[in-house]
This record gives sequence, C-alpha cells and structure tokens, in this order.
Amino acid sequence: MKFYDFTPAPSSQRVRVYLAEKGLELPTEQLNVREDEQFAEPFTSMNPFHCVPFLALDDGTVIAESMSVCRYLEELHPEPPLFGRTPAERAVVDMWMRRFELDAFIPLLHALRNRLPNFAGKVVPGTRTDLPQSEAMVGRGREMAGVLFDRAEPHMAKNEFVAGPDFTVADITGFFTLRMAYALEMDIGASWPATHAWFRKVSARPAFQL
Ligand SMILES: N[C@@H](CCC(=O)N[C@@H](CS)C(=O)NCC(=O)O)C(=O)O
Repeated sequence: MKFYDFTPAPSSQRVRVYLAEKGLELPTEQLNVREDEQFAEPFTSMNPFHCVPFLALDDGTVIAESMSVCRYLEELHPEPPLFGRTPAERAVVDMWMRRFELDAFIPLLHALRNRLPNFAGKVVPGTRTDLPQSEAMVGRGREMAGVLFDRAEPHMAKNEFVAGPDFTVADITGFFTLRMAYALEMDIGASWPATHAWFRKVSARPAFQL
C-alpha cells in the first residue's frame, strides 16, 4: 500500500498524527495540492475528489477521507485501540468525533476557505470554482463552532479526553478543529477554558509535533 500525503495539509496531518500515535509507518508519496498535482494523472483517476490524503492498496482499492484511512488501519492494527475497545466505547468515540467534525470542524473549514486569500477559487475542497468567497460563511462558521464548544465545555471539564478517560481519534479530530478556531481568532481560553486546557495537553503529545 502507499499513502499519498502533503506535509502541510491538515487532513493529511490528521492521518499522520494517528500513525504516530499507533507507531505505524507507511510507504508515502508527497502530492503537492498547492501546485494542483492532484488534478494530473495518475492521481486524478486514483482520487477523483482531488484531495489528499488517500491510501492506495495493492489490489487497486483507493481509500480517501482521512478518518476512513484511519479506520482501515485500525482494523489491521487494533493495538493500541484508538477507536474504542467495546461496542459502547466505539459508539461514544464515534459520537464525539462526529459532533466535533460535523458541528465545528466543517463550519470552521468553510470559514477558513472563505477567508484566506490563497483559497480564492478553491472554496470547496478539491475543486477549482468561480464560487466567490463569502464573508458571511466566516462569521457563521465561528458561530456554529461556538455552539458546539458551549455544549462540549462541561463535558471537557469532567473528562481527561474528548471521548472519556482514554486518548482516541476523537482527540485527533478535536485538535484539528480547535487549531482552526485559534487560526480564526476565536478566544478559546476566555470562553471555553476546559477545552483550551485539553488542547494544550494534547498538543504536547509527541505525535502532535507536526
Ligand atoms: N474530508 C477530507 C478532506 C480532504 C481535504 O480537504 N484535503 C485538502 C488538504 S487539507 C486537499 O487536498 N485540498 C486540495 C484542494 O482543495 O484542491 C478528508 O478528511 O480527507
């Protein structure tokens, strides 16, 4: 198998943090999505969604989507478990990961893509489009993430990690969610101190030294 990666890309970094936490190494090829290499062959046929990361298996199967890559690797390498051990743990990890991803990560991703000049013409990942950047998406992204952070804060105050006592993939998704929130100048420390403290703790783990 081969992992198609771009070192600065946050979605690739999500997988690389997972690999580091698991102690796994994969044959890796860099694909410079800033230079549009994902639109050239053979990559455009391998992943017609034109994004990194993706994992190409020896039988030709291509797994894109960062967390789908991690789920596949977890099946091959169950220890240490990062998706939970029991059916209930796995469901709780999935619940918190989906909450962070759907309610904050995605709105913040769109906020950043609609704000930063280098994403002009690229507001939808993996496309080149004439859709204009929208300032309204920036404000709404922050507001939506704020709703999730309000809801999560009491839970974060009572738990060591996002899904409970153990570090899981929900922390990886949470970390990249919060990193975008800081980049968008959300005052996490003032408004959500337990979430801020958790972020600092997770950031200190060796796997997160990106
Ligand atoms: N949901 C996808 C998102 C992948 C994604 O957005 N990748 C970005 C880099 S962080 C990319 O390759 N963008 C290329 C582009 O927008 O053309 C995942 O989690 O893997």
